[in-house]
Amino acid sequence: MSISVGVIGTGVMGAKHARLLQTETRGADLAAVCDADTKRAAAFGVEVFSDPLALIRSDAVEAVVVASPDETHEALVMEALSQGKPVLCEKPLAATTAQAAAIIEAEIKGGRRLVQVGFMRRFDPAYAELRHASTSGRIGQPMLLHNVHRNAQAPEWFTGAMAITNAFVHEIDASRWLLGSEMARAHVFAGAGGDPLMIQMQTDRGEMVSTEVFLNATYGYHVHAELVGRDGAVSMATPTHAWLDRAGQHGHGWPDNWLPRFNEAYRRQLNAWVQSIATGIPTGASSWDGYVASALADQIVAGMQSERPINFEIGTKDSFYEDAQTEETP
Ligand code: ISE
Repeated sequence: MSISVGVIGTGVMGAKHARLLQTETRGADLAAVCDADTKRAAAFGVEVFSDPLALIRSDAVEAVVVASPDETHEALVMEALSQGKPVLCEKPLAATTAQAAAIIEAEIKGGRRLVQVGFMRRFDPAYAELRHASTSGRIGQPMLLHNVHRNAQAPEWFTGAMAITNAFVHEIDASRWLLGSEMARAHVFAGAGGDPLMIQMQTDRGEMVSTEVFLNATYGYHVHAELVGRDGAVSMATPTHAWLDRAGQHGHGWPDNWLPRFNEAYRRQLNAWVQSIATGIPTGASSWDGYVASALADQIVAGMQSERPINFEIGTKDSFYEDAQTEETP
């Protein structure tokens, strides 16, 4: 039985999800898309909605992918919850902490885990290797995590503090997932104009996490992580399948954006999401994970101008979100 999925937003991310649903996702098919640009939406050859709420309410749609601008996420996720439909919401879960908290309240009230947040790095083979090295004990007790998050250039739709609320939220979630810890405090150093950023965090178990966020690195899209334990370290290999030798040079290219680097992660995430709908067993990042990422991002934005460390407050996780910590399997 194939699950009919509607995708809201056919920009960079929505188009990626729509294409993956049409070509590389088992147990689901693309039933409808929604975008204000109906011409762009029509390219997928499925029913086109101009109203996202109508898509969510449609009997032709059994599950929803939200890939529209950040500020629209809360209302659309809330509508999916009210319709009792599973929803994969691109990160961030919501534009503010309060909106993310409202989603948690509504999901718990509905009594069903229907929301998965698109922190796809949990499904990336390289991140999975780092986490396995930690959970298997091969590097001993983790002590340090070093993250690098470079864009060739900031997305043209980036405004204000999106380096934190839209980009760095990936490292907040990936660091929590890799270490199985909560972030306790942060200190932020900013370059001229706020780019690059160096964000130092420490977890509730004393692990230290450093993250460079550089949105205008020019040479290409480059995400890297190294996890250091008492008995060893594990770091990502060069993201390439081949080395090029020409004109006295040896090396590989860097992509312009994140799609080539995380194509496999998006594919695995969608397949895992569809499987979780079929089995009723949640996978990936929950609404709680989405809330934590937005809460820490908002607290960093509020405190990053001060010289004092930012002490995080996230409240208590409801038992509704207690899952067995599972490895995200391919
Ligand atoms: C973008 O929205 C993403 O989610 C990418 O994965 C991230 O690397 C980029 O910085 C964000 O702007």
